[in-house]
Amino acid sequence: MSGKGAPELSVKNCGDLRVAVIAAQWHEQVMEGLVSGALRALTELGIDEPTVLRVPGSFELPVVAKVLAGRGYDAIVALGVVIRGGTPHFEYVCQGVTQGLTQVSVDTGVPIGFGVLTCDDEKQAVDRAGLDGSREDKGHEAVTAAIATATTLRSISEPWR
Ligand code: DLZ
Repeated sequence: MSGKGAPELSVKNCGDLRVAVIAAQWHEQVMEGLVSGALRALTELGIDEPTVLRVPGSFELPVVAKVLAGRGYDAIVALGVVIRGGTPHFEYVCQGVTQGLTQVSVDTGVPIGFGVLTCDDEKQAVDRAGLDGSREDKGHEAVTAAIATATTLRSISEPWR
């Protein structure tokens, strides 16, 4: 998938949203970049005290997202890195986390920013992790998408004027 064509999102009036970031722990350096990018984006948006939780691997992200979605959060951001190895395990973890997060979001109506990198090798992941020299900053992008969606949902739940 190419990063070309990404929108410039403008998000306003969101400082009061309750936001949780869940981050897996595999591939420490890349995860550091994703978490930093996500926290930087939240600060830029005026969201100063997000809940930040760690899980062991990306496969554990959906269950924690589901519990948080039931606890009143307006948006959740899920961060992880899965790197292809020599066995089909990669496909199973990618499918589990992607379908799991999609299901939680659609079932609960709580937007989840998808900041899970699924890469062929570590170089691809570093390039997307918002580190010095990276081309993309997917932690930052995942926050912006989740908050933009939360503000859209809030606008349609308000009475028509
Ligand atoms: C087992 C595993 C493997 C091989 N690779 C990754 C990975 O690249 N990224 C990641 O986030 N997690 C990986 N895991 C761990 C699984 O996500 C999960 O934590 C374990 O299977 C235990 O449920």
